[in-house]
Amino acid sequence: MPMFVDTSPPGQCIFCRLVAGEIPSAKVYEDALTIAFMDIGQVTPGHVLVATKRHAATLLDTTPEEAATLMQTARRVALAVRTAFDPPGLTLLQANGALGGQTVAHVHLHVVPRHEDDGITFTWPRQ
Ligand code: D5M
Repeated sequence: MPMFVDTSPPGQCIFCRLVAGEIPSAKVYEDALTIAFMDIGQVTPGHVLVATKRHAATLLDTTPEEAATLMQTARRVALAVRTAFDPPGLTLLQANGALGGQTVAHVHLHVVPRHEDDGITFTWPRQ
């Protein structure tokens, strides 16, 4: 079974600490409700995470305004990624709960540039 890596209380999780500037990040965008930063794992070059600033564990814990802003920010990031990396494809991924594939329990959305033969396989349904 998939395991949460970080289920710290609100304000103490990895992304809350990142939002607060307590741990370093390569931030690429922020507004009042959301923040975008480079994923530490870089599944492909240009892999960005978009997260809420407020601690919300999953999409189901967001306000409608936060949920809408997450997608608006993802679109902004995708446009910037297109300018910087010119990927022929782009995968957006958003996991909720350990069984949904989420490892950091602070809502976020992955923006992953895709290229021919990049070796990434997202299986659906889960294998
Ligand atoms: O994705 C959680 C993602 O969070 C995973 O791709 C690594 C990333 N991560 C974890 N810690 C950091 C820091 N400190 N900076 C940037 N990125 C980070 P999930 O969908 O929950 O599996």
